[in-house]
Amino acid sequence: MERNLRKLIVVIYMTLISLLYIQIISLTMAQGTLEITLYTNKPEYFLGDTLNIYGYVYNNGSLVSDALVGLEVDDPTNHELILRTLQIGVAPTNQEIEIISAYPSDQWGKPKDSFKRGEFAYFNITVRNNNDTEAKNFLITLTAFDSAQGIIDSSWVRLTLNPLCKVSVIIPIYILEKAATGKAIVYANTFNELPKNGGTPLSIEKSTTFTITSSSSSYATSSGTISSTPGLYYTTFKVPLYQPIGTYTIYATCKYANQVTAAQKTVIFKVPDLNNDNKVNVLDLIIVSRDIGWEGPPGGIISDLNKDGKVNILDIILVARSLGWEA
Ligand SMILES: [Ca+2]
Ligand SMILES: [Ca+2]
Repeated sequence: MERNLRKLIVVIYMTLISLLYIQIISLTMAQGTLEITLYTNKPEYFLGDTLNIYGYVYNNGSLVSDALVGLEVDDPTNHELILRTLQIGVAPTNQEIEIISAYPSDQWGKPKDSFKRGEFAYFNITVRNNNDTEAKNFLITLTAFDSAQGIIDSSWVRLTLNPLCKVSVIIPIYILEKAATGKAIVYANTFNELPKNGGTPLSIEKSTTFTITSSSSSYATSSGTISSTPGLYYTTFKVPLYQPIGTYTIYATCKYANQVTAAQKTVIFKVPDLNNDNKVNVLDLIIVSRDIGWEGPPGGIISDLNKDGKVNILDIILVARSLGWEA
């Protein structure tokens, strides 16, 4: 009797376990698997080089055609240099937070389209919480690039917005003395958290132009970077000579079908300081000139800066571009 009871208990237990197992399996299948990949065109760059970042988003092994990817690039001191939302295909319809408008302004929010180097540029960003029941705590971020596609900086503020409420915020960005003059661009975004902390975009990116100069001009507002290739997100920029050398960290995140996925990667930014004296000057130029005509395995000697197996004018140009750099 006792044995039969024990048997029964075992059978019930096993049944419960298998039921639970089936439940877990069906849950996993319903949720699917979200995956993001992250690539760069090279592992190492010289300051001033063009950096391409790209990757793909898959759900259940298929490329998605309607997603927002959060992208963050941090400099060697872990300061957020780039905060962007890259759009794959059609925009998701349910934007939790919506960027209504973004334009350059003075510190009081009045439209202003040109700023001098070495001063703050301000941007007037209006956002709305589209959720009709929940207050939202989120970040508004800005990232500015100069006319040479060089990254200037990013900045962000955190705020809480009640359901269906709208607010305008004025956010400054310091325009470095060495930023290129001409038509610059700033990208406005919202995130629930910084991508490096697992945050994902809450809205479609808005961009606005402004001018770095002393003369006036006009600005225009448009959307950010949209990829029409299924699953693909991408962006291109330069790290100018005035940014620090060292290891930069790239973070990419995506929220899709109620799942979140993240990837990260590091790249190195360096300068052609061949004699390691923390300066790029004529001494480095002399080292490369001395090796002109050399051919061998890619990067076989330090003068083959672009690692194409030859020392020629291209390597000279790399040094020439960085002349005057000091650590
Ligand atoms: Ca040097
Ligand atoms: Ca070379």
